Amino acid sequence: LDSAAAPLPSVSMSNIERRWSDITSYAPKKKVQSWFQLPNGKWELGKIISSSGTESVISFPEGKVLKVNSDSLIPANPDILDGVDDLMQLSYLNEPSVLYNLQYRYNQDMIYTKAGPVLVAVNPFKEVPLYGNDYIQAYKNKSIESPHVYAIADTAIREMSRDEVNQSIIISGESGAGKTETAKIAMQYLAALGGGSGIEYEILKTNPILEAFGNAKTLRNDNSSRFGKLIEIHFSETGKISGAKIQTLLCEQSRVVQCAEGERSYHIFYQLCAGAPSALKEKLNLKNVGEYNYLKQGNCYSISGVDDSEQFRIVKEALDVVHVSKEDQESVFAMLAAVLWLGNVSFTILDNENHVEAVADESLINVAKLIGCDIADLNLALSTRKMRVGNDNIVQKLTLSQAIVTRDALAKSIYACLFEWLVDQINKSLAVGKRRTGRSISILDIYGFESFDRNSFEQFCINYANERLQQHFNRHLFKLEQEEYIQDGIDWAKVDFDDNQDCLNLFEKKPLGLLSLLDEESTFPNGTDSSFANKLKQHLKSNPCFRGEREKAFTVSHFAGEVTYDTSGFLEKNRDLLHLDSIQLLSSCLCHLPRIFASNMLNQSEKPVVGPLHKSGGADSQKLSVATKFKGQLFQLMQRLESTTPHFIRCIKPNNLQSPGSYEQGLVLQQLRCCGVLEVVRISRSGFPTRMSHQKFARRYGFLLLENVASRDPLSVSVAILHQFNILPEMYQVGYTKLFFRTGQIGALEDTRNRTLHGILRVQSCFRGHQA
Ligand code: AOV
Ligand code: MG
Repeated sequence: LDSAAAPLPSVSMSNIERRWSDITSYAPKKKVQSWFQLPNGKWELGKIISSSGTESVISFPEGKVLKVNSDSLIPANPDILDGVDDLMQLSYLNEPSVLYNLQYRYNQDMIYTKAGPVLVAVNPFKEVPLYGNDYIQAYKNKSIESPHVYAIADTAIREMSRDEVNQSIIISGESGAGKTETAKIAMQYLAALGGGSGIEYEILKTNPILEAFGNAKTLRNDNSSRFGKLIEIHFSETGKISGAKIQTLLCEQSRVVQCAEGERSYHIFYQLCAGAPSALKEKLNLKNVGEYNYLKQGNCYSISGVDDSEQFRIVKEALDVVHVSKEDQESVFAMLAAVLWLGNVSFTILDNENHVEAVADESLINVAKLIGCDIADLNLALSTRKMRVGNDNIVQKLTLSQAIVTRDALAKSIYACLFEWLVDQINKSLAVGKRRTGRSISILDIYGFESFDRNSFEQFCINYANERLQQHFNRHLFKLEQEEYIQDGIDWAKVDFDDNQDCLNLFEKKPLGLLSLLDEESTFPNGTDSSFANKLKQHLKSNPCFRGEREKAFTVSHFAGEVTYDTSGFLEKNRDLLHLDSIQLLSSCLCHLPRIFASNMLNQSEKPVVGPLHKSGGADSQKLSVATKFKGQLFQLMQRLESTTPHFIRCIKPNNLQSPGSYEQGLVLQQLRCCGVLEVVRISRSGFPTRMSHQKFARRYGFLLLENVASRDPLSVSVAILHQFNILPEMYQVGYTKLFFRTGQIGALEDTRNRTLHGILRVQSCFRGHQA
């Protein structure tokens, strides 16, 4: 902007003052650029030709001219601000301007843009030439300044050693927006700068493993993370990576036993079936993916551009790198095969009360063999249930639907335990030595906010986690703002700030919050999804973030928008009840993994418990409810982040087709709103986002003054400018060193300044014309 001042020196101050009124009349009345929203929702840039009262006439590039309501016009930025690399540089911080700026950059493969302290990353859905060693070196040497994940990672490293404070890189955005890729790019940079010991190689190799076991193809993303992950990378005092620790947020278990049409279960199942060498195939009795019920339901077996068998090789290699022994690897694959075969176990009905037993076919035999138990014991665990009534032990036969639930619960538990066990193994391999003297940088990559046509328990948990994360984001940015105001003596209380505490209270309040009520209903033997929904409606109807819906549904006003949840299946998913019979079965197995799983499950049961039979003293496994466990993990995770300096990256998905080159404004706008980018802008707006030192302000606008101010100090010149242009007192604050403005104020001053300069130039050329 400052370069626009260049022509000025040839004109003397007094000239300008004298001609001020003439000059302004030379300037075209209203040739201001403006955004207008077309009926299809798209914003188009036009020029205001004239405006009278409430109506304006606006012309568009292709020659179209419209008469519109002046209130519907939104000011656009001058052309010189096209594609600025920080949205805060925009004079007008409005939605169409932000959208346009991001698109302008995206079209040139500049997928990264700063929004003040936040990095915005728009998913290119293609390879962009922005990564690799040359770029890493360039960011390290600061020879490139444009926004980048590398720049964020670099700042984190620098601040870690400068301030001796742990850092975090927090990545958010909706499903398919690019969080996991971004996390890997950040890890790449940290590994390159802190490498040397070889541990960085192990850290990078955790990615293919965790993606194989924790990611799946969904309708939104071919490689969607179905778990959350915080990886804490430790550095020694010399700045070298000394180890790492991974903490996970519950993986979606339901996917193991059911998935929607067009989606897949976890990648590893397909990789195993496609890539296992023939000896292993024989040992595990592996069939083609199409033979397994659990994999059949999605009716989708492959992902375009992905070779599952090659991926299997990569995963095995990675397991070697993180020191999972060949024997353990084989046990892992045996557990996967057991889960697949479990899905094929079927039942025959024994009597007219619908009691069942498992069919002793290939599936049952394979499961028993793979986990190392007796076929008869397995059959009993799947078709009966031991209960204690008074002092007697009785055996109850299960009905078909109970048996299926029991079978699926066993499959889900084995998978979930396997996932946790793997993370433990990885952590052991990456463990930081006992002497933890160094500092760390954590990278957070979770599942993004989800809003589908039908939202269930999984979305409920995912969105709750995102709500917590959003609060962290708000709090932090607000705190940053406050600090600068305080330093400059500004009354920061005037900055109103709207956080999402109300929504978090709706979830977390005891005893009348969503989570408490869910757990309570889950412990009632007679609790059902409808009784749960009714209870919510009864107790929460006055909460502004809650709305009861028809039948079993309810709506929550999240920071990112309203989501309606269908409570069908909530209680069962929350109880996630594994019969004690099943746990006992696992603990009696010959193979070591099932025994480890059983003991881990029993350890968890020592904590507060829920389960339908809890109150009546039944013999069921009394595990933590899923929601409570989730909340516990989330709190642990947030606690870790709390003591770090955060760096935020917001990923944006420009289209739903996962394809390059398409930028859908509406979709992007919705995410900018949802994932809080406009929220940052909004927070800034409610504060005083534009800051300029007294000197700079006086220098830049002083010539617009009608009085001669050459001898006055910058502060009094500044105040004179504020008065002359009638800038309202609530629109600015005068600090010790800087002036603070609400959004748009500087934009208006800039317009005047530009018109004036424009006028001066015309006067000059007119004048020269006369002379010639
Ligand atoms: P997500 O982590 O945000 O979704 P991903 O990181 O899995 O999204 O990204 C989805 C896909 O977008 C990737 O598989 C890549 O094909 C592509 N992509 C993302 N970032 C880049 C990039 N910087 N360069 C090239 N391609 C990219 V989810 O895990 O579903 O919320 O739960
Ligand atoms: Mg992901």
